[in-house]
Amino acid sequence: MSDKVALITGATGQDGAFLAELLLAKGYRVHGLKRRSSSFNTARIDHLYRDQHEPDVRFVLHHGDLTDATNLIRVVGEVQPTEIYNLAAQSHVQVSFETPEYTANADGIGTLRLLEAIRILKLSDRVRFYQASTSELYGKVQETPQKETTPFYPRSPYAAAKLYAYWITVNYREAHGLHASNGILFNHEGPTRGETFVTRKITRAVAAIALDRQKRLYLGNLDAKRDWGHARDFVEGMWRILQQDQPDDYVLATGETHSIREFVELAFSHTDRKIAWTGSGVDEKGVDAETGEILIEIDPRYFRPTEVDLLLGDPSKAREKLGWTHTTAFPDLVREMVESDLHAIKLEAPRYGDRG
Ligand code: NDP
Ligand code: GDR
Repeated sequence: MSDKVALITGATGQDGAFLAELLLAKGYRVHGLKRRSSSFNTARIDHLYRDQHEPDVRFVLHHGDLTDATNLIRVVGEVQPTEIYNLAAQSHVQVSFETPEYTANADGIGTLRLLEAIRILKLSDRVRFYQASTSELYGKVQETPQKETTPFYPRSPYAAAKLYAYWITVNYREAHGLHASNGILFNHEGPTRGETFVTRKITRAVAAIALDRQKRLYLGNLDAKRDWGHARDFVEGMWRILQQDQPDDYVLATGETHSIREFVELAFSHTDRKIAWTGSGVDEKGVDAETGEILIEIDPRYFRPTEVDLLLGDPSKAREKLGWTHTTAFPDLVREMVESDLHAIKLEAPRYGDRG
């Protein structure tokens, strides 16, 4: 068994769950930070959980929060990790416009708190640190495709908080010699993606519409373009970043971009309904190509005060230095998500919202 010990903040999130699975398969002991919540928030990692009374339990959860410095110091001190993956964040861009201070606290200062915990505990020589940086840093795009040297221009409180986290990670590397790296990850999705991110919102609704559980889906900007990959591929890239002798910053992306509209069309193509578009601007509608029934409408509530129009990453550095490349093609990602939601919704009792 490996003597590597990982601490994952955000272990209950989409990426945290995929990463915990990967590291356990590699023989790591894995510790996850989990927030206290009034309802269960461990659905994505329940399959990894073992009764803590069994011998040789290798997956342990600790209550904690990135806004609580003393808690972070205690947990890092107890766990004595060899690798820390800082994935915890208020990760929703639109929500960050409504909760900018909290987002800055958790995503920006939270990263500083964790780095300080390492320094205070004098673990800088033992631990390697991964920061979950994001393509949202590119925001108002200065260059396409975006690579490690492309200037940043954040367009949301989320991106501004992540900008601080990016640079404080670089600073702890340069000032304190910490093995600290940023993964600048473009959008990555999968069947366990949070239900309010646009891909999962679409695949859940498309599945529900196909099964006659929902009439209509309301979306915001259909023209935005994203470089979407599969989260399973991207956590492999995170791990590879920390296995390098030298810490560094890497873009992980697929090198392909698609609009929200294309995502919707492809998602419907995995059901027996086909979508056609009519109208333009806020009056644009997605209709059933055979019956003309309206299936998609625009709700300006989902427009962002400042939008990120186009993201397209250049993953050449990761390919050359890490030997990393994505393995799931865009159409396969969409198909996996729709099929998973069709399966899940068939098993679900109708929800109140499904009637409207
Ligand atoms: P999720 O939103 O699925 O997961 C976020 C995790 O952070 C959850 O475990 C959440 O807990 C936890 N969390 C939120 N706030 C706090 C806090 N204050 N203290 C402790 N934990 C907290 O995000 P993803 O898994 O998709 O993303 C992982 C990381 O990567 C995030 O930092 C995100 O910003 C970044 N990122 C994601 C990309 C993507 O496309 N998925 C692309 C680039 C970067 P709970 O489950 O209780 O809500
Ligand atoms: P993003 O993901 O902002 O790229 O951040 P999201 O899926 O929320 O939005 C992508 C694009 O879709 C447009 N859009 C909508 N978005 C949502 N959520 N809901 C809608 O109804 C809708 N209609 C259109 C948005 O305007 C946007 O252009 C994700 C998060 O995982 C971040 O944490 C991460 O850093 C980045 O990806 C890379």
